[in-house]
Amino acid sequence: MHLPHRVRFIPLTAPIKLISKATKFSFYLNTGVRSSMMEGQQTVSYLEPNNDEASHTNLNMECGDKAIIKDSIGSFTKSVQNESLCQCKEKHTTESDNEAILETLPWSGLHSYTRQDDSAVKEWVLHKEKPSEEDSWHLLDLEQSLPQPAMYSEFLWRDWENLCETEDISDKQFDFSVLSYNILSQDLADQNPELYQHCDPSILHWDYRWPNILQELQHWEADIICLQEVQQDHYKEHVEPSLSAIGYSCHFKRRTGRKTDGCCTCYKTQRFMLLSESHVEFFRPGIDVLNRDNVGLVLLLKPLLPDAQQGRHNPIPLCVANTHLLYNPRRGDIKLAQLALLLAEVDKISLTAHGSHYPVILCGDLNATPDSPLYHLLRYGYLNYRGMPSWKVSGQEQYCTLSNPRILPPLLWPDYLGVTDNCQYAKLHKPKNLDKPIYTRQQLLELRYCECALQRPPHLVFIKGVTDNEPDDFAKASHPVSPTNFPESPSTFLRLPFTLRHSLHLKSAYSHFLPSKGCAEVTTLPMGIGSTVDYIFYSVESSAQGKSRQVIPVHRDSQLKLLGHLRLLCEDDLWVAQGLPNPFCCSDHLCLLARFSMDLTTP
Ligand code: KL2
Repeated sequence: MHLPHRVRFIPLTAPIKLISKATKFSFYLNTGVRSSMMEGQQTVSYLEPNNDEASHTNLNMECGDKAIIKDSIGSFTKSVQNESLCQCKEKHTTESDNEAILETLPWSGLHSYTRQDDSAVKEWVLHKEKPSEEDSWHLLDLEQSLPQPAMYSEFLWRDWENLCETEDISDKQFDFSVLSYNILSQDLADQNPELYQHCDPSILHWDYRWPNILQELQHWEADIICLQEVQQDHYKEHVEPSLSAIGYSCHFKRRTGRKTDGCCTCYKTQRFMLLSESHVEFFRPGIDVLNRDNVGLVLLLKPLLPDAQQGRHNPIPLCVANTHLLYNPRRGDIKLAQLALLLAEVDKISLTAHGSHYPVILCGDLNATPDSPLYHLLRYGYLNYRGMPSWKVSGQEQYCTLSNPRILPPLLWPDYLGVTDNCQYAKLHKPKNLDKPIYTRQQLLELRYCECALQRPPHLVFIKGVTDNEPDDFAKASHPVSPTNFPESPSTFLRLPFTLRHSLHLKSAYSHFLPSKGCAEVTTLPMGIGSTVDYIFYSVESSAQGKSRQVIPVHRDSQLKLLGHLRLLCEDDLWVAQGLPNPFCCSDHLCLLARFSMDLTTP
């Protein structure tokens, strides 16, 4: 299955709701196309009657009245020149005072807004019947008078990028796609209205956003969908019913406390079977650094092979983790502790009987940028945070007011949490013979005669009778033991201060840079500042390379090969669209989508 190369999203032709007593209403200049191919183009405009008389629910505008027609590029005044606009009122006013439904299918409006060189649109235009004379009430003759604004939806087009030369999937591969998407919980949007002042309220409604988000999910047909900020009631009423109807099994973990949203992971039941499901609550009573309500959800999925492959391969399970880490840019200490807990769970779930790991996908909204120490820990498996202020951890310092910065303590959480500095459960990785002494008495005695013990330190002050001793004959005669003969010290639950590590070898499916545009990728645009905080990480093979001290970990695709991803956008693209959400992208984040193949020959 191949994804189309060029894709764009358009909102559904949804009925428009009047927000209040008609101070404002919205209508769509659109093609009305709602095909699964999503061809065609549409523009959303806002139309505001600018005189009081005109401002009532039934849009009772008179000929000659002026209306301000706003679109995302700017606003311009348009006289209502004919009855067509007014006629909408009769046909489409509902009983309810504050809700009028208006559906327009402006043939001529389409012309003025579509790109004539777009083949998909041309085709649609050619095949679409012109509305009949009787239907002329829904013709808005805007063609002549409107300027021709650039279609910002074009800037939102997202290309599919192949990242692997060999296109054909051999029968030794199992290929699958993963989508990660923070869909903006309605409660959070309502609680932080200042973040969405740039949006027309009508596009912020869940009723508007969900059909579009669902359309997007349906379009991409990802085998695994990881959603964040899924509101529990919306999960029950919309997300789970809609996605299970199209072949997904859905799993939800709500944030703790009073938070109404959580993470939701769905997989296609035709492609995977659930082996285990773990809910990770980052809230741990009594531990200050774990006093927030964020959660993670970790599934272990068994790939289901098509008939042709069955019997020949026994695929290994895939571990899929989904999370939404704390937002607070000042509390990097909390973010690191939350991540460590998630990594410990992933380590546990993906651990094989031989002590290695099954392939891992870790995705979600980490509320940390690619140049942040938190990202460094995930990507390179190591972080030294000595002297680091807490606000620095997530790379979001532009949102911090920095008074009295908190410096990260040597150990972020207490030992009794049972998580090591290697982000693993101590219990799972406990040395088997912890109760036994590590070295025998004989081995310790022999240390007296090891080579370094017999050497006089060069700067040792010579004091007669005190430091003038020579090794005695017995020592000289014995065979000095080399320290390498000692059994390796098994790891104990000793934590190195200021240090975090993990052994999952993760790499991001995105490079966080768009070479074609020469700018950074962004996944969200809070307060107008573009940044990447959403990720799809996947496990890679690690081999240390380098001379003696300077060991540089080199990561290669192995069990999982990244085949491609849906290209992200840059800040400028989103600026043109007046930020996020906009009528085309119905969350304040963009979705990430990557395609992998899993090697079925790995034992
Ligand atoms: O950054 V986010 O949005 O991943 O898109 O994650 C959090 C923020 C989400 C869950 O807590 O709610 C948003 N200022 C800006 N955004 C906030 C704030 C805030 N004070 N509080 C929560 N969020």
